[in-house]
Amino acid sequence: MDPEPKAISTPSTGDCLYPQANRFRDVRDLGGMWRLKIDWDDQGLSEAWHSQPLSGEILHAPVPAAYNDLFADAKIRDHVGAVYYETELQIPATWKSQSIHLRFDAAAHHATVWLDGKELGKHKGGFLPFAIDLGAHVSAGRAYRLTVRCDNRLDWTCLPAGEHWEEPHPSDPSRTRRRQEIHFDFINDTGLTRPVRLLALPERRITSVSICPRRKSVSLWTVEYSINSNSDPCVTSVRILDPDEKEVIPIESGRNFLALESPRLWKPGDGQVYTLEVALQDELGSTLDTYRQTFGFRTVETLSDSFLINGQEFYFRGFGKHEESATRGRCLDLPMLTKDFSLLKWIGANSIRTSHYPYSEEFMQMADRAGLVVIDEAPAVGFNQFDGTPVYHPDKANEKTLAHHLDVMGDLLARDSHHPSVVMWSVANEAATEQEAARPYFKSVIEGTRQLDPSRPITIVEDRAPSQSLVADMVDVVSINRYFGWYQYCADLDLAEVKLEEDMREWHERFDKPVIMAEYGADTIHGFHSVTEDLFTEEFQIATVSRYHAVFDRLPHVIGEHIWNFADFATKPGIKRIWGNRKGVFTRERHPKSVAHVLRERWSQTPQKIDAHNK
Ligand code: GCB
Repeated sequence: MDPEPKAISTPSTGDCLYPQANRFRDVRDLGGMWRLKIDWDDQGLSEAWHSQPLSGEILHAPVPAAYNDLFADAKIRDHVGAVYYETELQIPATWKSQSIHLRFDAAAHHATVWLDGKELGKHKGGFLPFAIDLGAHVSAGRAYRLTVRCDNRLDWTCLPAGEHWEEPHPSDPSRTRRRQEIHFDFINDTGLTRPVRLLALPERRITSVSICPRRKSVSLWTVEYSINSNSDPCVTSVRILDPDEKEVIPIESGRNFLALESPRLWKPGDGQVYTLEVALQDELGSTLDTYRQTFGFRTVETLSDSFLINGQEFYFRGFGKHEESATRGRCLDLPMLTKDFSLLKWIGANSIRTSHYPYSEEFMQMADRAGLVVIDEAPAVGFNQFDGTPVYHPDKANEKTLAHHLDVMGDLLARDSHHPSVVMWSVANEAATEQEAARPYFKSVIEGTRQLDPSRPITIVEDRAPSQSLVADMVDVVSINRYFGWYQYCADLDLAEVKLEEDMREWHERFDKPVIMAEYGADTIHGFHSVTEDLFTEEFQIATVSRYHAVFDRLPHVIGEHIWNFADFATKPGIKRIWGNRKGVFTRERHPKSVAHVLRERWSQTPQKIDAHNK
């Protein structure tokens, strides 16, 4: 009898550490061209496509990438349903005494994994990693057929939320077609969007490492850590390496903690990254496994009108982003990641929000090293209904949604808590926070998140009016999205500026918390110019952001400006979208619009309110 498939592990259940190769661990990247079959008629499961090699209409698609925009075929791009990926999995002959795992950094949005037709597990959610212990399913030196089904159908229990249904085909009612409504402004990119890796791990191994650095006095810090292993009794030893990889000798050490004098602080723009090197030993003192987890020393606090990093007032300058570009879509794209970090530096941005989902682990590692401050957002987007119909309702966002939201927060925090770049968690973007049931829903999410990580502030990004929000009093920082001058008071920047100032004052008066402008901007077509600041021109984009900046500079409780968006990006079609959302400061190809130079000039100077405060 075949053993039962082992449960998939996620970061919060352990054994999902970021892959590392060392003396005890090995990694084989399964990136490359995989076979892809679109399940047009939703027959893959009933016909058990996984039970034999995929046949029929086979495409070839790169992994990692979203598949949607790879082919000259709108039907593929807009397909609602499942696709099947297939590749050969060769287990190295040298991996004989190792425990073999398969790790997916992300698979959007529902994944089922089979090996030679045997189901290994399922995972829900498109932006966080999961791993499968291949256990007795594989032997070193053998090859297997790996099949992965990715389904992009979203419902109200998913993050992000959506709705899908079947309807008669308009041109042939004897046929049905599948439709999907997504309540968010980006395309529903799908597939194996981040790396898939085969891991060889020692049988007795480290399964998770969490680290909590705490400042005890001006120069004294403790590093509390907790290490889990699958090996009992577990004996671990740790070493700390400084950013130059030199061992630091603690002034004191105890069970699960070390004390350090004057470590180099992680600061915005100066990403000093330390490493906790963990070794697991057996009863006789022989090393069984090692793992290196990075972390940093910095503090974060909020006051009623400011955000402090290392006790210094910090003003957020930067963007809401998307992790996407043409052709490959929303996925890990190392060249584009490198370019984006270079442009963020060029323009003088000190921070970003991972709108509207957790970004790749490589992005987070780059942010740590670059000293880029990150607001880390859950994929909870689409929990709004602009016509006021109830969102938190047994048929919509219900207790299943809440349970999934809590799981996702757990997995996100387990994956990202060690990153010093993460200074705040965002639990959702633009939810219907005026609805009564939003309060208990977000109370659970916010309190659950706070319990897991009391060290970081929490926000929710709001688009409602200050008088409407039933949630803002529960978070530490008020984050708001405003499009005055664009969707509201369109083209009337005089009125927009007055209304904006009133609105931003009211948020502070009501909630007595710092306010960050998490989105503002105007759609702008690169190359459109006018002397009269007309809509869609580069001049109008400059005029819009300049009016907002005048307001921010007048209000001491405004702690930051994140322009929407870093770059133009693809969206579902709509009359408000000219081949996607054009609010980018850069085009989708990353060419600067004129506003980029204006921002670069503004962001090269320390804001006066910060200068005065930090002196
Ligand atoms: C928003 C959303 C963002 C949209 C943006 C827009 O408020 O948070 O996802 O892309 O507005 O441009 O409409």
